[in-house]
Amino acid sequence: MNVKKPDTTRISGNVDAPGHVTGRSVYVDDIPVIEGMVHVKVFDSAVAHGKISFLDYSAAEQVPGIIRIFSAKDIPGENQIGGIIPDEPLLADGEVHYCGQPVLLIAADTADAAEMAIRKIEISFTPLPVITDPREAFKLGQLLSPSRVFTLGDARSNLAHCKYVYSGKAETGAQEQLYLETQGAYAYPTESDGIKVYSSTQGPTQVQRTIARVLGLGMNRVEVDVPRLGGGFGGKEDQASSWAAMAAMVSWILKRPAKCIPHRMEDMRMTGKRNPYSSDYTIGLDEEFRIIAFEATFYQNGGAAADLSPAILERTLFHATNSYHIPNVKVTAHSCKTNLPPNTAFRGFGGPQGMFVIEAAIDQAAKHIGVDTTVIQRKNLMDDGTEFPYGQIVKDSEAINSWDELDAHCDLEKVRAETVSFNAGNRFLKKGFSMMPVCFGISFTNTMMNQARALVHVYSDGTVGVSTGAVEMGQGVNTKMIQVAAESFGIDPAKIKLESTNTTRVANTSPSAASSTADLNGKALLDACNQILDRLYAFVKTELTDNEDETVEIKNEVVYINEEATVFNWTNLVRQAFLKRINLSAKGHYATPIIHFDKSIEKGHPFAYHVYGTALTRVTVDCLRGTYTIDSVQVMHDAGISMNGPVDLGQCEGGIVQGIGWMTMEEVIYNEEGKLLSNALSTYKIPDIYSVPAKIEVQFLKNEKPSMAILKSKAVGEPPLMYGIGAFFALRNAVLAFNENAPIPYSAPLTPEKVLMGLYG
Ligand code: LUZ
Ligand code: MOS
Repeated sequence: MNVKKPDTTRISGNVDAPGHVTGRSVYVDDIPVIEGMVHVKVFDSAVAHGKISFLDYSAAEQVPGIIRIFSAKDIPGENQIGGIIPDEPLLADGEVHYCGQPVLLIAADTADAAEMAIRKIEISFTPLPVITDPREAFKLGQLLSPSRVFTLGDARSNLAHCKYVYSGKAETGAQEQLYLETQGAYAYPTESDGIKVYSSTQGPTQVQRTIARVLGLGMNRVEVDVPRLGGGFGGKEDQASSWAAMAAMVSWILKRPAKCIPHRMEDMRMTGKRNPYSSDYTIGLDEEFRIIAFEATFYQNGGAAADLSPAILERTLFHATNSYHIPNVKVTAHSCKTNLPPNTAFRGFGGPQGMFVIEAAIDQAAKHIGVDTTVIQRKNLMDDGTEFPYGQIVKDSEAINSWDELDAHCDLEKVRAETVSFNAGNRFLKKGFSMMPVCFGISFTNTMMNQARALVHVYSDGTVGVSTGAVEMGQGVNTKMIQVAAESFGIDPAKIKLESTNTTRVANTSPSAASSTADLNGKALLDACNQILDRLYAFVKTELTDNEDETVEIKNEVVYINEEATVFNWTNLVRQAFLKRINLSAKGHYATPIIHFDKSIEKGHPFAYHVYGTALTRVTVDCLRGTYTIDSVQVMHDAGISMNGPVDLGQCEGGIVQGIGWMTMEEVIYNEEGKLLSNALSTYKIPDIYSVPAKIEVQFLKNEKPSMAILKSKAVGEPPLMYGIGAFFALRNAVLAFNENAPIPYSAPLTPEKVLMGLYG
């Protein structure tokens, strides 16, 4: 029989690519709308902190095309959208806490009419003090959540005995998620007091829960459907909920379909970004450059409401020692409340902010001692059996391996020599390089969230429909889910359709986040497939053999007993089983085993496993202009056994470039009044094709160790972003080669302006 060989390598690349390049992929604004749809626009606060002393929208209501204007008083349920902590209203009620905070909803026949009406709204405020700096907020006692401290050993007393002790300050800026598809949702009322909502969200259940709360409904009345996202990057983990709730509220009250999609500048102005951090550190080393002790205090700029900041804060502490083994650690983190839009998840989720600080501390120590930073880094990479500050024991560490493999491939000594000789021979061009190791924990730090479900239907013609809680946002999770089902059933991936993510098919989902989506949903999917296979195998046995012990298997769509082909192929097996009334559907479930964490002592085993890797970044600075190029980023990355090389490579390349953008050019600027100045693509610059590294070379480590990853293919979403941190240190080194006293604080982003000031400072 001539059957195509189904094997996971048969899908190489992303099954969604043809849809993307032909424009057939469906985003929220592509969904066919129902007659009578209402456009919803948001009237947001122009001041960062104040009491609303006057508000009159009667003139706005007279604008032709305006259907109705809604305020906090019109909310049928609770005016509350806070996810972790209930501290955030959907619409401002009497007070505003940041520029861009939604105050009113304008429902209109057209978006143009709504925008016209917005100009006629009269509002004034009694101003209140505006705080944008986290340290200032901390001094005033403005915290969003309780502060956290992780300790291992005794940092304080060991610092006293260290040969080398250095203290300093490190800062990282915000970062705009800048998903290609802005936030947005489309909602319409359904019968039985229900509402259906299409949302561009990473967290369909979070959207469902928020809408239920705002409308005063049971979650069972709210159906959230997510076909796909044009990017999320964390920005739609929690902050998709408000847009969906606004569309849903208008739709619910007017009993009409309603769509709420901000344009780019509204999205940039009203949504939160990566949390900026300002941190203090002290590092102590012995005479052999072993890091004996590390202390740090992180001041997180949380913005005006908690959003995900408490969880982000926690991940900062989990990654405060990056890939290093440090026996004495005390790290403290404060989530500070400021008058900025509530900051939120962004790829890495506080991890990058933590890692930057330890890298700065090591770099400072090296520069003062007079050794190469790489010497201290390499010396302190962690090995199996050592302990993370949060109690988990290091297992299957690839920290040293990835470093040494990269060194073997790139020859660090040669890179150093080339850099020195280039710099000696060039007056106005200087080169720099850096090594950046990464160790990233895989699992939601909140153990409860590490669960997933999947629903599989095998149709009577042998085709398969798969629903999971995973949201496709460009990361390729649909492709990976198809691979899992195809491999499990032993059938052609073309027989499998991945359905939209829908809360009525798969309930109580965790957001697609924490790099864990493919692992959690893939394992739930495996469970569902296995249940169906068990039934099919039992059926094959009753039909073809009397021997219970024989093994049934499906390979390449052929059914085997004890490795001998039978009369059944997949399609006729399914048909026969259906005729015999065998259940061809299953619901799978997965909850990550082993993991746990006890917040009362800040110890446990929170991560299923860690992803490791090391990056070498080389740059050239033009010392007349302050401009620079990233010449190359070479990475040795631990993907386990990648189940889809091109998809994982794409995640690595995208993450590296996004990380470099954060470190070098993306500058989110608010003025003292808390108004966003970098509020459009003309003033906020992300890497483009001209500014990406001339060369990106990602190699996957050979790592076939068993792991808790799906099909041993380790999580890849967030870890590569942190390779980009290397660009900061490489650039800094190049500037120091021009001016060894260059005043370049450990403050990212290191923009061309800052480089220029450093060169001649
Ligand atoms: N979201 C979350 C995340 O709720 N918990 C996490 O630990 C996490 N980590 C990374 C990205 N998103
Ligand atoms: Mo994320 S920062 O995994 O949504």
